[in-house]
Amino acid sequence: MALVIKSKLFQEIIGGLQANPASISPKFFYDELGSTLFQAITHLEEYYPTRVERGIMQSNLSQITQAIALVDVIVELGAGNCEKVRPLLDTISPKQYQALDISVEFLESALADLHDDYPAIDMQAIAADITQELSFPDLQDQKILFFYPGSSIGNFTPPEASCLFSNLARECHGRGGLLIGVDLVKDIHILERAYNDTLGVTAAFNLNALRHLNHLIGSNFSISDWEHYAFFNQSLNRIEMHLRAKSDQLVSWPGGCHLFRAGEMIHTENSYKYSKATFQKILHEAGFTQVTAWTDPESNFLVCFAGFK
Ligand code: AVI
Repeated sequence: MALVIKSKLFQEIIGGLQANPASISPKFFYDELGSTLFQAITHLEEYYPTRVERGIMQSNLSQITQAIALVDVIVELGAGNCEKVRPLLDTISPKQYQALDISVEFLESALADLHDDYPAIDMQAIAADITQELSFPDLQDQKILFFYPGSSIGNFTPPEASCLFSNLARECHGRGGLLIGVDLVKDIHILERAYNDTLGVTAAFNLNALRHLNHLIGSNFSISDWEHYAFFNQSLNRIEMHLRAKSDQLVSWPGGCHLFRAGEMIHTENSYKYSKATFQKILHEAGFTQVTAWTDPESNFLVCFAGFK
């Protein structure tokens, strides 16, 4: 099973490992353990985004649901544990909820729990890589609310984010819209603390990508010989996460190998932070004609509804 992997994915992984600088797409964080570690991150005191977004949703729920109005289907992108959608299911009561995530085993068990609490709503767990073009032909006649919480949009580059928004705006066919959460630029210490927690959960989350790759491509990364490194790149407004080799590492996989020198890094994630104005502009440029935004008192995080006039 370990080596049964579509060759396109295999090539993508090997291509990243052999590139200069080397990289691993953040989508490879999310096997079952990775998804669980990410859930643990969201409980950390240092990792404010989940908590602050929840607060914004709670404090502004009636205005948010008023802006969304009635929709037939909620499609959540990167649904994870399916917990964030609950307030929307309570207030909007859609006929259908589609949860998309790359880690489908984790998703299926989360969705089963959710369905127990909302038996009247038709629910589907869909394995999807949202870095690829999305298409919803079955929902063409439905009014869709795309829900993309958690600032996962920060893991796309700004041009990729624009591309995803244009894709979603097209799939809306002039109705419904997108409810999205995004992390805002702020004091560098707050940002760097959020990605360097004292318990080392983020480090484990980052290192788990190597464990996942060993499983996917049959590589032999020795996890204890790598370390977590995260910092805020101020010129690009992004947290960067890397894995740094503690000593020379010859890593092999069926059909190839690569020597990583001591100190060499594999870039695993970017987490872009936006200003309110820039983010709203990107949504407008993607084809949404009406954007409403809510933030917390410290302006740490932004929730936007992008719809149509
Ligand atoms: C999923 N995503 C929004 C998280 C982030 O903050 O970029 C992933 C993460 N990486 C480290 N901590 C959390």
